[in-house]
Amino acid sequence: MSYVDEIIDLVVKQNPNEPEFHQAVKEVLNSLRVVIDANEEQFRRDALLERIVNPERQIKFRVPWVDDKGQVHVNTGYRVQFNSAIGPYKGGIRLHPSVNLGIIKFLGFEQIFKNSLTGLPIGGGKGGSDFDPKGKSDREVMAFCQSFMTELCKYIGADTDVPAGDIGTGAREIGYMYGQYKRIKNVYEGVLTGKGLSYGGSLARKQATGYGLLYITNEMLTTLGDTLQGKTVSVSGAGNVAIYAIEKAQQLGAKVVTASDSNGWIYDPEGIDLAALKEIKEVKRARLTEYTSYRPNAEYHAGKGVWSVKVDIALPCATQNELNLEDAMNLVENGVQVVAEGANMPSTAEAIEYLQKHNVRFLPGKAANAGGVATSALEMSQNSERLSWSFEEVDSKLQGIMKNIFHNIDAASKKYGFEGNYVVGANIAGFEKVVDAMTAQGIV
Ligand code: NDP
Ligand code: 2IT
Repeated sequence: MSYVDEIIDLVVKQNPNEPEFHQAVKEVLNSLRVVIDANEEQFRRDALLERIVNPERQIKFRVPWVDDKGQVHVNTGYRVQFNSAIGPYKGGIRLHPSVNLGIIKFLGFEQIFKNSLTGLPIGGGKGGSDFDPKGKSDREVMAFCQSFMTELCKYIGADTDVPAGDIGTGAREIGYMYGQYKRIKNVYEGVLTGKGLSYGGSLARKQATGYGLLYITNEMLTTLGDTLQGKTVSVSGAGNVAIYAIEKAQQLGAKVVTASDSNGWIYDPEGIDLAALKEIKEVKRARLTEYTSYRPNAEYHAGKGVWSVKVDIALPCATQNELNLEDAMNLVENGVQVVAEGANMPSTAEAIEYLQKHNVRFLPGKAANAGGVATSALEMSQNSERLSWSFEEVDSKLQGIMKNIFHNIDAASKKYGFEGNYVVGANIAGFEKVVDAMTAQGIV
């Protein structure tokens, strides 16, 4: 049996009931076969794959908090410190009722290779809790965040592990967590990114994931002699990534016709009204059902359906496994040319295979959504030198990083004979640097 197949079997056996983690490991290892087979003897001797699929440390803790009626609730908190070969652990905190250890491990595993692709010195980690911030008062969210950080602060630090936002964790949650960290540790340091601008946050971090998604898509299209100008685009989600993907797509001359949340989706044939969307989601924290009161010509549909719309470019920006084989078939039938992932692992393995077989240009999340964590690393740099850079400076660095990522994954796909397969390209390019650092640092 090949080394890759042995490790996949081992991961499934040792981590039962963690299907998302299995899915992420399979995608990465299957696309690394060509590199692993060529180095099999050395990698086996060093147990390289056994080490890379095992987190360096995983922390699970109780998070008790009191609601507005005096009732105590207990959630579970997680931080998976996956790999620190190339820098301090770095990755977001997800607050969503679906969170469990397997989901945090899949996200942390992906983060290792994503962070490597940015070219910046950040290792891979992820955290979260099954707490649902939706429908909670600000005080309840603060109570949760303070309790969560009271335990998490024992394990993180500006040079150890630097969490950030993800689903359900935005500027409000980061602020409460930062305040509690500072209070307990009595240090003012860049321990979290995505901070507010008045206390060490970076300009352009809020926009970075969505903007970066469009920068890399644009770079790919330019390289292929095409442009975003005049393209029709579907976006799923209506959160941080989706909103700023829509904003940059519009700025680059495309028309975005959809957005969604976990209850339903909107179709606006004239193009999404971004000011309305921001007001609904960022100011009111309300549901997308409200959109048609701003735009009477738009349609609201309950349930799932964004991928049934005819578009040139599809940008999944909500959550994992939201674009399945049937969705991929619909998109291809409707002539989609590009699918670029703003979310983490939004496409199932079967969907990716189908899209690639039908010559759809597919940019995987670990490359396409790396602009967020890359800008987090820029926030860390600014905190270290106790300076803040202008929006233009951060944005121009972000553009450079996304262009580099595209050319690196493109070159890796060509070097190993998989031209145009950016899944293989991204996994190989991300893996090579991590392996080099792990090998240099000995058996740790
Ligand atoms: P937000 O919480 O800001 O928004 C998430 C959006 O996705 C919401 O519209 C939400 O709808 C929808 N959504 C979440 N879970 C589900 C679900 N189970 N089914 C259907 N819809 C769902 O999160 P972000 O925009 O920050 O994150 C979106 C994706 O991007 C995630 O995969 C995240 O890991 C990834 N990502 C985020 C980065 C960042 O910098 N924030 C960086 C790189 C990747 P509702 O409000 O109804 O829950
Ligand atoms: O998935 C991701 O890359 C993020 N949620 C952002 C992580 C970060 O540290 O900015």
